[in-house]
Amino acid sequence: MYKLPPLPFDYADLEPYLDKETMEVHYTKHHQAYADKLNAALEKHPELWEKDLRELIYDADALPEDIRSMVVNNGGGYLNHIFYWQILGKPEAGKDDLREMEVGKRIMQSFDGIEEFKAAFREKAMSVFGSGWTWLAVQGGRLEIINTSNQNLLPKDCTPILVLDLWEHAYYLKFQNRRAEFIDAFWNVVKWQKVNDLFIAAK
Ligand code: MN3
Repeated sequence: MYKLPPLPFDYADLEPYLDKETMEVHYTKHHQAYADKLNAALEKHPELWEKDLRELIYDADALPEDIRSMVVNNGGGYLNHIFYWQILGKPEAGKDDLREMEVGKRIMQSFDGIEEFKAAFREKAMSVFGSGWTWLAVQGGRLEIINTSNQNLLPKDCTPILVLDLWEHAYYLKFQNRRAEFIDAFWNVVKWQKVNDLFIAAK
């Protein structure tokens, strides 16, 4: 059975940037629903419980056809949200000086500056059509900003270090159609220390 790991912060901790109500619904309803539907699908083929979920999704063609899309969509949603929660934290964390961190130094090299990076990330996130995610990932030793659709995982050769959920359920209660404002608010609650740890581990 796939269960949700505890959220690493309280629902209200990301206020005023990401609101309590959205966080609560996002975790207890949306994320939970991915876990529930994933479990329901795997129950039909119990031999799959012992397999690594990520590998099952990457090798989706080998999944039984009756549950293939359920496992890809809900397993992806289950994993992507677990990753997302761990890079979010109280607004104090967003104030950490990125320039002092290894990941910040690499961002400045790769994108000509922190603000230039944020602008590039914003432009990429604004270009997600429908539902999806925008990631910062290490791919072939380089930092790349990458979009994925729906609940697809990043390509296998990418190691994620940061992500933003761009499904409307992630921001609509507070921001409605104002996705750009949501993207700008996000930077205030990024736990850069965690992103830096992930970057160092990925190198
Ligand atoms: Mn979501």
